[in-house]
Amino acid sequence: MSVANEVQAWHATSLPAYSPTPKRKRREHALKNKNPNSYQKTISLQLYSKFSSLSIIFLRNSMMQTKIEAGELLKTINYPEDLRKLPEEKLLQISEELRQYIIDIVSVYGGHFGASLGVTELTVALHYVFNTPYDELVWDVGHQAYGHKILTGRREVFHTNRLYKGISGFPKRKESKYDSFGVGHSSTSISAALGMAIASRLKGIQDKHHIAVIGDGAMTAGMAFEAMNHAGVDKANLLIILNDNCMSIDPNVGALKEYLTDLTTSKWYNKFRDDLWDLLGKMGKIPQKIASKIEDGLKSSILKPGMLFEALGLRYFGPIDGHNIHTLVHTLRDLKNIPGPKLLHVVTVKGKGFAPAEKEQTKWHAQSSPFDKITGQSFAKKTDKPQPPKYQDVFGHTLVELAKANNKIVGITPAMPSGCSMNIMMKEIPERAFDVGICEQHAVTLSAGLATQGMIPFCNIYSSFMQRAYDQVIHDVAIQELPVIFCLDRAGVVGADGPTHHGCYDIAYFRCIPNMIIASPMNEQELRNLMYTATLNEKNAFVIRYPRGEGVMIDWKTPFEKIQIGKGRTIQEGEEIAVLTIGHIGNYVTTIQPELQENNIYIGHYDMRFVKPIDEELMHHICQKYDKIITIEDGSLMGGFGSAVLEFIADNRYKNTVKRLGIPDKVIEHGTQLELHKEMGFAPEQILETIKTMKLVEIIS
Ligand SMILES: Cc1ncc(C[n+]2csc(CCOP(=O)(O)OP(=O)(O)O)c2C)c(N)n1
Repeated sequence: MSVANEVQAWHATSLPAYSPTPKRKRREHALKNKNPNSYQKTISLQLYSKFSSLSIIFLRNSMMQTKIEAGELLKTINYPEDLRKLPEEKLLQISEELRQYIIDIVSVYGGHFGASLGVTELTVALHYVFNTPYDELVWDVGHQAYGHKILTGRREVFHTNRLYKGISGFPKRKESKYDSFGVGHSSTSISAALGMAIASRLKGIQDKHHIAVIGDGAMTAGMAFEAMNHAGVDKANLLIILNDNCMSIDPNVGALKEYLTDLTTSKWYNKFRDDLWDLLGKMGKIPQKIASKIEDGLKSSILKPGMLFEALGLRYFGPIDGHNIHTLVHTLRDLKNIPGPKLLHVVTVKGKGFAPAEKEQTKWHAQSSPFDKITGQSFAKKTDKPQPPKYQDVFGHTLVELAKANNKIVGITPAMPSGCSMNIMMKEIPERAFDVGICEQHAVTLSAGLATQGMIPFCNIYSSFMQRAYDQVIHDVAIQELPVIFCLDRAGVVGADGPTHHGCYDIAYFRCIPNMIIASPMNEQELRNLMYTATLNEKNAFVIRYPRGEGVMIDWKTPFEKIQIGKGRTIQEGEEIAVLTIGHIGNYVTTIQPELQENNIYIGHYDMRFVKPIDEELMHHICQKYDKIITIEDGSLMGGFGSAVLEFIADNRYKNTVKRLGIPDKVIEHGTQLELHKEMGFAPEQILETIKTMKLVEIIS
């Protein structure tokens, strides 16, 4: 059967059976299925990671031949106004069709997955009960907003989700008036919705609702608590919906998670409440009202659910079943009439309705390659040929190697154990590896504290999430000259996640801070050696930035060698033009060398390895030998590596002509890494063109 026919066949099949987890067992189910050490290999969608990605793109292209149709009822819903015209009985069907449509599209085009499936009923209920977009609905992180996008005018373009020039994978203000706040990073929703609520009050608007939907993972961040601390005294009209599925990307961690689990697994209380409710429901509304009062009394006198939130000045409601559309609709309607700040605790299952995703929730947080929408089996072709590893895995394995040899080494990750491969150390040396929740600021200062005691902390934070902890790096690490090692994963453009996640700015924002070493490896061996070198350094913060995706070496487990700090590497001496690169992007230059030589162009190529301190000796050599210099970086041009080169040239009164290639001063949207590099003018062909043009200018002049 051809791929297109196979796709047609899948699309003809009906909704996969929901796993019948009984209400009371749902939370235990979620808890049972979490595996803090699960080490999964997903297939990267990087174009320049050669084989695997090309096969995914080929496969996806053939699958795209078939148009994916939404269900009969969902097809009639273009905007929430259409939804609100339906009788409540139809909401279950809409939820099922919405869930199926998300499964159908993501199984071909990839994207975030489990989180949207988990909030399908909640999404329908919110748009049904509230008057969006007049009422402001703010999704936290936004990876769970696929249902929201489909119901708010983007059903027909949803298949372009996360693709180059397609719609964004996250809510985005420019994209739709229903996306009241742009997101991507977590834990901003309560502050943003509170700001909207205060603005309404100041403008004298009384009939507007402001709703923040935040997950239990995002709730672990300090910022969420800063916002609740304010909301509790401000008394603005704010509804916080806590979507509690026990999961972050990996299983959620920390005392707050334990507290929420206690709230939702008070079995005897929940059973008592449900039985009483059902019994009284049969007798009519008045007995149920009495039951509510009894329940309130019970809550406050014995269990004190939500005490934490109540203490912060928020009225706490719940926990309620987030997959019961009618419970959701009725509860939200009731809450509409309760003014002031309040929190509704909704319990959901991440991946709901797609059995493999319910079972392996971390793996199904997101999918980049097409998969069978019934079994979940990946369609990505496996190759027998050995492939270079992902940089994140080189980090993870190397850290364990170093930590086994040196018991002062500790690992810290803010909620990204499988994303950055810290889960390898969490499995092998659990007592020295910490997932601290979505708390980048805490991760940095915790590392600083560890360093004061002679420990050697490897604090791994994605480049874009590190933006959260800027002051901590300056105040708690750099000024105090503490030797914290920062490994910045996902440095450079990251691809489909887009502007909120691109790691564009780290070189620029760290370069101006004293006492910082900033390095970037061009390959796996350099990453290992930089990590090793960093453990020998006792004074400065040591930043090692590397990109998303695979490196270039098959045999990468080479013996450790100390690299002299501030020393670059000459890949090739040349005659005419010097190309200076920092990090993995240098491999683009290596790939075009044969073509350059065929054209009798002999460039010098230098892998500078350190942005700070820059290799001054090598820089003097380059500036004296070559008239023309090209710098290439997968980072912002403004204040970046090329700027460092220009500063050196100016400070030393050289007169070289410099062309800088890198990320320009504008927001870079989503697409594959290669598409974006092309757009910005530093994909291999364009580097080739730039060099040829420079050469031509030399000949003419
Ligand atoms: C500041 C920041 N750090 C890390 C992330 C990466 N991240 C994306 S989703 C997610 C988990 C969110 O968990 P939760 O809020 O419970 O939502 P769920 O996926 O479980 O629905 C994390 C850690 C992020 N988006 N922002």
